[in-house]
Amino acid sequence: PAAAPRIASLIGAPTDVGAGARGASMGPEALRVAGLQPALESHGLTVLDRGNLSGPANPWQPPEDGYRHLREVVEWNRRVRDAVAAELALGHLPILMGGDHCLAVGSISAVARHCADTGRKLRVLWLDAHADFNTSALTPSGNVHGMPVACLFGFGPEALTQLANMPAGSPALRTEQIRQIGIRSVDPGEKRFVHAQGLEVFDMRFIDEVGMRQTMERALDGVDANTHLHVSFDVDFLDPDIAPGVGTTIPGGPTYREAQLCMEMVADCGQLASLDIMELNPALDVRNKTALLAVDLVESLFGKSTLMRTRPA
Ligand code: HAR
Ligand code: MN
Ligand code: MN
Ligand code: MN
Repeated sequence: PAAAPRIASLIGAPTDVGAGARGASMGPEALRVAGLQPALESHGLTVLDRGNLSGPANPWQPPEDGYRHLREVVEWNRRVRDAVAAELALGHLPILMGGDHCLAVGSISAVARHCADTGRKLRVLWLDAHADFNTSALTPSGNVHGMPVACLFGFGPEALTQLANMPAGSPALRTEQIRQIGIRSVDPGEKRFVHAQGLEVFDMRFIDEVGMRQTMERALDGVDANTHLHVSFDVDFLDPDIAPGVGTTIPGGPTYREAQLCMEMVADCGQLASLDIMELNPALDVRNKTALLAVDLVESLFGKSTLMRTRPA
């Protein structure tokens, strides 16, 4: 089995060009201040902090043709894609520190292309309050952080849908490669499109009814030794009571323990090979507590657990 890489590379993408509130641009530094690097090192990883990418400023303009800041969003995503691709080529585990969630187009495009080139299966876990499946026609806001999954499926401006440069112009992602977890805010048109595309969504009602354990068993079903597992962690996945430092809080998210179990079960599967930590907004946080929580959860994602244990039957 291809063991998960033990060298992780931190990539900061300090921008909020795709968001509806300013401040996610400060996310990378808040994660550093919260001790992300030493936390990962304490679990046996070698960590390279590659510093921050640079890119265009946020012009803070209204939508044009259904998109806000498309030119800037594309430029940032190109740089993210190239930085993530470079780490994957070195056999490292890229950790993208956002930045708003529009940047997952670049990150996952690099991962999808890498999997196509190396013959690995791809599974994406999208941890989020939102489905992020809008298009320019469906979006209520024009904010591209509400559109990355649709772009990865091939629905969006060509400059974003073709970032992976897949063979035969195929989209970066297909329905069977992604599972969404924690979803509780989907716009009306977006809801119909999610259904039409057959996305597998473990929404909050599902988690309420069957519990996080069975949710994660189902979300990870089929992951094997040849699977590249990518986690795209939008911090607004978490309940706002424990994670206020995000631009779009939605009540009724996973509790501290549910979120820990989610991360621990990803760690147990042993296949995590790339990660996005997105949408952290220090301008809305309280004494950096959301960043500290994100670091705590990422430790669990990399194998921190209370005791050595075998799984319960
Ligand atoms: N669905 C809304 C929109 O498209 C809000 C999207 C908010 N997205 C994020 N990322 N915060 O998940 O405008
Ligand atoms: Mn620790
Ligand atoms: Mn998101
Ligand atoms: Mn979200």
